[in-house]
Amino acid sequence: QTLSEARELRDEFQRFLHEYEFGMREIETKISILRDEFTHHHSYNPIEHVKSRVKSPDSIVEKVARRGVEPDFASIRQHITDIAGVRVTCSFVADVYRLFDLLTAQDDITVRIVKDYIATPKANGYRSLHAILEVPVFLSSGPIMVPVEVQFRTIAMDFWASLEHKIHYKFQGQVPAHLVDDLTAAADAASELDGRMERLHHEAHAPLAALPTVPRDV
Ligand code: 0O2
Repeated sequence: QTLSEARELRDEFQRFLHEYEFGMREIETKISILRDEFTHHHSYNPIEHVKSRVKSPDSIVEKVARRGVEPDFASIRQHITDIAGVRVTCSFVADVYRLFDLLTAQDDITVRIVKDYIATPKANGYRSLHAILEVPVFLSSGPIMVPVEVQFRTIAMDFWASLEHKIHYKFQGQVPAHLVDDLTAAADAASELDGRMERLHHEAHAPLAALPTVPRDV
């Protein structure tokens, strides 16, 4: 490979990553508008915090290899859908679904995949609502649709997932059985806490049930 070919590839990879960053920013803006509208006009903020990231080149390469995806831009675009990621941490489970409904009801958003790990938690107890959303990004060359993985979860789910992630990393995936059991029990306790906090919140703020929602199909 010549130096100029290597430079061309580097530039193409940078353009590729920029598309995901732009898509991520579009989603971040939509969420921050919803948050501000709720705060100013409904005196209620359903969002605790929002974190975003574009996957690092190393983890893209690792996932491409692990999934056996052809290492060209078109295949990666098609098969790796979590290059742009936004994590929305909400106060309560009802807010998770409210935010999901309000975001996915927007006309320019296409819902590609939804994985509801709250309704059906993973075996280890992991809970969150995942959605691959496509959002248009308007480049100088025209519009493109960019997939963004949005994870919606409560503070309790986030607390659990971040500890589980650290433990998983520390043991390089080979977590001792007693810790796995403890983590699963902790996930159930976190879910129970979510239920209790939501009931308390409802009792204290009954009128908030009337906050905007989108009619659900299911
Ligand atoms: P990061 O750094 O958060 O991006 P895969 O991505 O191949 O593992 P899939 O089916 O594409 O699997 O995605 P899935 O199951 O919808 O979830 C992937 C992401 O959800 C993970 O991203 C985590 O962020 C989160 N997640 C899923 N399961 C767990 C879990 O058991 N524990 C924790 N802590 N997080 C989980 P990445 O790529 O692993 O990491």
